[in-house]
Amino acid sequence: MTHDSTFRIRSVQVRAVRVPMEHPHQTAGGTVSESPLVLTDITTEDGTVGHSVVFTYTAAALKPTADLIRNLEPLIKGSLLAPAEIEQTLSRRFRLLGTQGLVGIALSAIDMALWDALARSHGVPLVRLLGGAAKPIPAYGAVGYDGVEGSARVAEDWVKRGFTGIKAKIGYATVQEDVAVIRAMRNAAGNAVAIMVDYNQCLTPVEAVQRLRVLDEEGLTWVEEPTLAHDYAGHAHVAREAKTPIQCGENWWGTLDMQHAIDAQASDFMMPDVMKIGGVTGWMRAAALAHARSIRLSNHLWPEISAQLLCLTPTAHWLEYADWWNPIMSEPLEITKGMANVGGAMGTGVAWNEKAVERFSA
Ligand code: SMN
Ligand code: MG
Repeated sequence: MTHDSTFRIRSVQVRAVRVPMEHPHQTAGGTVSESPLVLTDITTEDGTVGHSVVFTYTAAALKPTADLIRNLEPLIKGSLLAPAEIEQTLSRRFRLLGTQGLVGIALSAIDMALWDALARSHGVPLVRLLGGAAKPIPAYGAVGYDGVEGSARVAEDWVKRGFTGIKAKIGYATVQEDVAVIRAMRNAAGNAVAIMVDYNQCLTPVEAVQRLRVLDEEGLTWVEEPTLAHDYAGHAHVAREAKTPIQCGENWWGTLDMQHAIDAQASDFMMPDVMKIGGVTGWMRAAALAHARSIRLSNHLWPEISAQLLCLTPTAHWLEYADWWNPIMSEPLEITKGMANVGGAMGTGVAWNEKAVERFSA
């Protein structure tokens, strides 16, 4: 039996879960109080199963996203397990509708599950399948829009866990309140820890320039999404005026959005979201764009698969770590002394804790 005949897609199974969060994660752009997730399992003729998870942000999008992924099964059933080829086929298929929004999420769910299946079928981690080597990636912990005491407490917790970076959501009523949170975190974490802040798109470019004039004295590693994610000119204006590096990218749909941001010089650093950028295939293209322009690249959520992709990224910067989805993961990403280690992972490192999936089934 030839390799190709066994490595054909037999089925796509899709499940929706709602994973509760111990502490709602507030941002200036809204609060995440649970994780509505769609889990995709793609099985090949030889029985290999590839997994992926996508995050719909709101339960309102959960069933539509799950249904959309299910509707893709007839388009790929019987195809060769060839994620890069399938991505081109499906992108063409959805050219008229567009591959942003829920369509983009569904296509990435398929892409990530296919790459997981391909790596698992070869008995290797994704990073090895793509010719890379597992290496430690520095990780930062996420701090919510928790005010001075709350942010300092969470920052201290991350440092006690060995993290060397922390990122706080800010965008309080005044820049003075932003600074108070930053200084409370600095006092809690010490001077050796990198501090990033995230405005979650809540400022106008003019407001952002004004606030950056104050924040520029705080020694921040980056200021993230100060204005609307797709306002490339607005971000470029802020980046020109600020001394602190500007970070952006989690909301860009596909590498064309990223190219537009590069053309506009919208930010100093970039952080694609593996779901919105187009899965593994999209990430590899984004990593090539960043390499060509020497732009430091970080991830957004999805720690397991992102840690492997950052090992393959020439300009890799920081890994954003959030443990929100750990309850449904059978082998959540391990962080040791503040470093993400993918050694020993199989495929993308995504596999289910089936009891938890059952428990949180939507
Ligand atoms: C963020 C995005 C989505 C949900 C919560 C928090 C934030 C980040 O922008 O960078 O993690
Ligand atoms: Mg962000």
